[in-house]
Amino acid sequence: MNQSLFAAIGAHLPSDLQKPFIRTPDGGGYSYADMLRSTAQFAHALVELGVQPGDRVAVQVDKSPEAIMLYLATLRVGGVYLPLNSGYTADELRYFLGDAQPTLFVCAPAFEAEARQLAGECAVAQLATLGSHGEGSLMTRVDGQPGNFADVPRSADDLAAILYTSGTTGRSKGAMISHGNLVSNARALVQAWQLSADDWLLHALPIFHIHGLFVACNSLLLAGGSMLFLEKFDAAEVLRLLPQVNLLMGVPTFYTRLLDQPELNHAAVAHMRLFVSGSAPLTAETHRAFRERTGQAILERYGMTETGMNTSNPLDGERIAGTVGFPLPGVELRITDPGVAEPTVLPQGEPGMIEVRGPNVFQGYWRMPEKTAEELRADGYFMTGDIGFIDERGYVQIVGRSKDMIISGGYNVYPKELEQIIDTLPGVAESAVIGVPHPDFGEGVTAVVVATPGAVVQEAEIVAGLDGRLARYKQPKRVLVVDALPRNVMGKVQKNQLRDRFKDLYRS
Ligand code: MLC
Ligand code: AMP
Repeated sequence: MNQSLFAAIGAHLPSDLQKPFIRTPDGGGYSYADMLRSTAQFAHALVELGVQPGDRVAVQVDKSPEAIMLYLATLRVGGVYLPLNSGYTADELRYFLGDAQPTLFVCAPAFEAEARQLAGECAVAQLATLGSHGEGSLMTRVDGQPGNFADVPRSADDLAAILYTSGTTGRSKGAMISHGNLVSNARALVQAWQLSADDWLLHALPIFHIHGLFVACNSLLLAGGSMLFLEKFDAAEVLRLLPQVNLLMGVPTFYTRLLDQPELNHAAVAHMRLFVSGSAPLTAETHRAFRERTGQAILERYGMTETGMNTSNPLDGERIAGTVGFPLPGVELRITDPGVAEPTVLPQGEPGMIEVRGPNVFQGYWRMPEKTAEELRADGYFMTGDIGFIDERGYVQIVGRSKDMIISGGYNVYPKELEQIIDTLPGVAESAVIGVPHPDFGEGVTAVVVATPGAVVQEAEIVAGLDGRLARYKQPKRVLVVDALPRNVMGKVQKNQLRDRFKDLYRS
């Protein structure tokens, strides 16, 4: 039996295939029938380009419905989809292409010359382009292909995707996600949020992370629902289009920006069935403010690349601000003592490491068995790196992170990656990169720098030194020069002290 995600989608198609799958604000888009035909055509093109079952297809393109067709077609040919943030620089891409060894790299048309060079360096056999309006060499090859395709059968354990997540130390790791992971998680969300063919989702997230790609698209597809597809989030545009939909999924920055819109009120959202937030903590303050202004309680859920979605506040029942709700169907969750090597479960109410187990948990890190063994226990539990507890009503609350990671507007930023570059800049003795409260992005990436004796370091020089080397969203919003970094007796930099010292930096 074919256990691929696409087979599951095929088993849940809406009865009317002319029903919209994706619609764009200009009236374009794909019905379910169009989606079936188009993904078949893309699949033929991929086969022509030499993509074999198990091969990686790396994709760095702007958001478009065609990019979703490419994702689904990759699944149909048995390939492994590898989405890449469209903000990544050539330096960042070189590592991903070299590590994942894709057969095909699909990039934006404007990036073709640079991508060709990179593909050559990384021994990527094929390059194709796909633009945000469906233009490019891939589409030229897709056009005219047959509208039927015999899908390559996959087992539940076969890989469907690899998504890179940076590490607290060292290199980025490719999280290997199977068809079984995707199908089980999408099913759990359909059940938990009662998604149906009547649902219309306003899709304003990027599609190179699990939130926009898997949580949004896979679950809507398994429900036979429809999506209104925006190129990117824009609060005024979202409010304007809201009457056409009944669901919104976003990161907390979506909700703080919507709250800044004077037009947001009860009447503007009265028809909405559900607002979902995730990828970063939604403050209880934002949750309450949104409820006061609109009468709607945002449903907060918690997940990560390696596990898909783990917990969700209830659809029916109290959605409690500052909590991420209960484990989803099929997901087991426990809290263990982070200071003890053997899993030691803590009493309810005590904070510790959040561990999860279930069909949602990934298959390990691509070609990094030792890293996999560090985070995936022998009994199948994955150590999330998030610190939390289960309250007396069973709601999970996240109180912190054991991993040195910043979440800015829903994107993860790993301080080590910045510190390693900053420390090589002229006049810098050492640096510490921290996240401090930011009104728009939740946490603002902030670099604290110490100059070498006799040197004078300016904020602008550090900013210029990072330019072009890291994606823009990772760049520090501020660089602060200090005399020395606080250290403990072991010599370890005390980032907590720095976070405390600069906690009001972005408060007006
Ligand atoms: C953009 N910028 C950011 C940023 N996004 N800076 C810090 N953090 C961010 N998240 C920078 C740009 O580089 C640019 O800087 C300036 O801000 C404006 O750029 P923009 O393109 O206009 O950005 P904007 O549209 O305002 O984007 C903000 C945003 C976007 C919040 C809408 O970041 C976004 O869509 N975030 C969602 C991320 C997401 O999908 N995460 C899910 C991960 S999956 P400059 O200097 O160039 O001017 C996951 C698991 C789970 O975590 O549980 O879901
Ligand atoms: P990623 O590696 O991009 O998948 O990010 C996953 C991380 O995002 C998790 O380990 C959490 O730290 C964080 N995260 C996701 N959802 C939430 C949430 N609702 N509240 C707090 N943190 C969250």
